[in-house]
Amino acid sequence: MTLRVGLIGCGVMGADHARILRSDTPGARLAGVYDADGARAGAIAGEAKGVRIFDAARELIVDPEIEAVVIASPDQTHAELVIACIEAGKPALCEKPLAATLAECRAVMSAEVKAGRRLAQVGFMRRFDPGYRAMKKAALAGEAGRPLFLHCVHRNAVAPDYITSDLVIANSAVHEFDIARFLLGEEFAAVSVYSARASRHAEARRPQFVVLETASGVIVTVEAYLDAHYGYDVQAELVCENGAIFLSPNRPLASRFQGRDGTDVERDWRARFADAYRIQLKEWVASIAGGPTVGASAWDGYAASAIAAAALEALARGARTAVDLGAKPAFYS
Ligand code: ISE
Repeated sequence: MTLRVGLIGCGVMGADHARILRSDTPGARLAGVYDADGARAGAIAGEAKGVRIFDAARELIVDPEIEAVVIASPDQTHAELVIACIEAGKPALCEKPLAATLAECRAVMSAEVKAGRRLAQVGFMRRFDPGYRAMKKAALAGEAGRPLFLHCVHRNAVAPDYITSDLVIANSAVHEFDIARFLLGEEFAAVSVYSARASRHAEARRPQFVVLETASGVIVTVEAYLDAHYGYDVQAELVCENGAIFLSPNRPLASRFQGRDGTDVERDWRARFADAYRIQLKEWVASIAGGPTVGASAWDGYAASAIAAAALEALARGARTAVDLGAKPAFYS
């Protein structure tokens, strides 16, 4: 059986998902596309046979030929589209964030609880990265002892002008919030934010340093600097009672050249997390075919957005701020 997947949103991430579906996802094929820009949809549809172009996102979602949907449209459309998929009984893999507001995140959870089955997955792709998975396995093995600190570094080579100081947290550091929850398996209790001075590469944008405290007392630090120029660099170190566990980047090539010894640094997240994106789609397709449920749930999507909202409040207030997710619906336990 080949799963017929529809794609909503044919921008940078949508095009990447289409490429993976075309070349690297046995068991699934791209069957339909929609984009507000018809030319973009046409370009992606033209890359493979039998891909229909839809005139509206909702038409794609309810079409009987489409069995599952990848959503990579602008953030403010996510909640409405994920809810439409849930109501149509179709699994949806939605790029982060799950929704533009916390109220909308809750609406998605309510729709899913009402449907009575997990249909929404948030594209926090790092959960599928072999390096992070190995870190989690090593932490769970217990030899290193209980975690004390998790240090996260998130550097982009260049960020577009529309990325503000707030978006450094809401758009980028949010990945660290999600992966910290994934690695530590617990929720946060409080967050503080410190802004560094602006880099000369982006005077309107401050590099941010976030300190989070988990319910059991683990401290998580997140450096988010999106104008680092030298490349896209994500680092993580989990310091435990008897040892430290480091994230290994997937950089197969090491070289010695002109008196230097080094490895290449990826340009952006699509290159750095290429394996994660591929495995994410593969395991999503397998889960729809009856395999185990994988990835970030709607609750995880809500939690990441709620932590980001608390961090933005901490930034605005200049004070340590409580993180309160409220009660987790039993459905997500
Ligand atoms: C971007 O929007 C993403 O989602 C990437 O995964 C992230 O690493 C990057 O910093 C963001 O700008």
